[in-house]
Amino acid sequence: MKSSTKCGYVAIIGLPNVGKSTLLNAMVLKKISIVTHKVQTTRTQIQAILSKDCSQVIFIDTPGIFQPRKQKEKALVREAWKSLDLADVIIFVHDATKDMKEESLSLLREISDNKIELIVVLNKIDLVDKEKLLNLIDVIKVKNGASNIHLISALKYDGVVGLIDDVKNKIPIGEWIYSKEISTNISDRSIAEEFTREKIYQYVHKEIPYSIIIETENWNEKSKNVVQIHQNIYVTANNHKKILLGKNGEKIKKISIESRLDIESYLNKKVHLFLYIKLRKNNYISSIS
Ligand SMILES: Nc1nc2c(ncn2[C@@H]2O[C@H](COP(=O)(O)OP(=O)(O)OP(=O)(O)O)[C@@H](O)[C@H]2O)c(=O)[nH]1
Ligand SMILES: [Mg+2]
Repeated sequence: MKSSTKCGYVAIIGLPNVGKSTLLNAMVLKKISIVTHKVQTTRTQIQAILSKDCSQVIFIDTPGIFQPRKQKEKALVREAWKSLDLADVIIFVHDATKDMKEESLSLLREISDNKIELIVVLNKIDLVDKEKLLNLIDVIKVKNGASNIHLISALKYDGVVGLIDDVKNKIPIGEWIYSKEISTNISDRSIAEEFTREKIYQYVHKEIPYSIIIETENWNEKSKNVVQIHQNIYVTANNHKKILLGKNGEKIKKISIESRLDIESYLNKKVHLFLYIKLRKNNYISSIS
């Protein structure tokens, strides 16, 4: 092949809440995938594209893999595994504050069986002492044989540059798939909906956020630098409406302000965001695109 460019898909896989989306955003230096303290934040595959020098790396963020019970959970886990169909490289992320238990080891084993280039990331090292890290590395080497292990703090951007270099070395030679200025395969509308969902996860507790769906009712480009966005937030029960509103509407106000700020910084435009809470008993999760 004559091409001097490189291009490859890199799937980021791991248990829920290990920091996959934080890592994806750190690698492309842009908030594309939402991050919360709750499990099962990411619901679908999200691509973030890093095009630099002669390499194009297409990172795929995925839902966390766990033992699913409900139908909805099965769909999440299936979505994560599907990313391996495309992947040239897999980044397996483990939360270094946690021991390497059977759940992680069997997932790592299953991933290793795919014969795709594998990089193991121990994330959240800002919270862990050296001795624990050395123990984890030992367990991974002895029980799995994986030797390419990176120590990372995605939150503090520690070790991320070295990880990107390693990934660039491992992707194949080939033409770029996306043009240079494209940073994701997800539409602006969906990203804006996701930012609102992130704030709801932060401010509303227990199971309620998981049943909420956000849809854009209207997206009106008022001028080159100003956009007006109307989003519907569908809840499945009347009392969820009240919880989301909060006392004197304070909660939804906070959600709206914080989501708007994120959307503004993503679009690099002034945003007028209007949120409407609506009841829809049979909510379904539509895929984002
Ligand atoms: N201290 C610390 N916290 C981190 C780091 N990376 C992620 N986190 C936190 O871990 C939590 C989960 O992060 P996410 O990026 O949403 O994790 P995820 O693996 O994408 O989670 P799911 O999408 O639910 O599977 C958030 O509260 C992050 O702020 C890190 O390097 N250090
Ligand atoms: Mg995630």
